[in-house]
Amino acid sequence: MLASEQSKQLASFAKEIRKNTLFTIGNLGVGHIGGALSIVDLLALLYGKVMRIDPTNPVWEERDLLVLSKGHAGPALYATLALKGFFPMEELKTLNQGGTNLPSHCDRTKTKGIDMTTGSLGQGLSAACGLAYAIQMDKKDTYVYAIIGDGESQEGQNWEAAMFASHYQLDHLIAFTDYNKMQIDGTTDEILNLGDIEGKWNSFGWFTQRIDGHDLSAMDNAIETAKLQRGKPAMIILDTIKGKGAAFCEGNVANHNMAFDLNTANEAIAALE
Ligand SMILES: Cc1ncc(C[n+]2csc(CCOP(=O)(O)OP(=O)(O)O)c2C)c(N)n1
Repeated sequence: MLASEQSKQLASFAKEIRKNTLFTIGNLGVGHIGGALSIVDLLALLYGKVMRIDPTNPVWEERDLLVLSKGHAGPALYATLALKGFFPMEELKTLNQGGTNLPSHCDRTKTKGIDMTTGSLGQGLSAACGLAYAIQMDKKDTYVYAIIGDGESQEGQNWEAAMFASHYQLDHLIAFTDYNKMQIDGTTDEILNLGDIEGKWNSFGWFTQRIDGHDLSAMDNAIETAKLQRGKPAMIILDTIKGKGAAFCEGNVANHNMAFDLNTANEAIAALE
């Protein structure tokens, strides 16, 4: 349960992440704003409270790890990492430009604080399984968190990873599905219906919960509950809104990889103030 002061701090951190994500993409002029904004509240909770990290030592062996499998949402994670002090805020202006440390999709060889290279959808959960398996072998108490998209869930490799994690009882793996009900060119219902998504993860042997992905307290409780389970990986399905918090794109199926300028970004930033 989040104390009210902490809840306020995390909500304010989420607001700063949203503002800086809007700035980062608006400054470039185009990017994956919808799927970046839908995971902002989760990132605020993970980096503001849950994860054991040290921004002064991004490769600390005892840190928790995040695999942002939907790597196209990189700008939201870059805004989070910059706000935490992993690198200067100024770098956000270099998104996806020549020589940048911030490519549009996450690259662990380029960006301080990025734990896994992602962007080819469907692969991140397998990488997270490998990391969690290593943690188990080393008998460490750290956790691996993974974020996959709902459209991404249509990739078959996820289900191979699901079987692996369950078979090897990877209980230090906590994954989230960003269930914003949209993908690149339509709704998930239209493109390839996910059906009973909770039932699917349950039947693969995961401890599964489903909650509001913009409710910080609900997400915190779900993570705490997941940590109490022994011998099972955890899936937390987050009901979210693609483009959450920016009127020009919230809930708009065209917001996947959208062109918008700094004026539009600044209007949305001002509305968040
Ligand atoms: C293997 C692979 N195929 C296609 C793409 C192009 N692509 C980028 S984002 C995306 C849609 C992903 O939808 P979803 O997982 O729901 O992400 P969100 O809507 O949350 O942004 C696609 C098809 C990719 N990155 N990787």
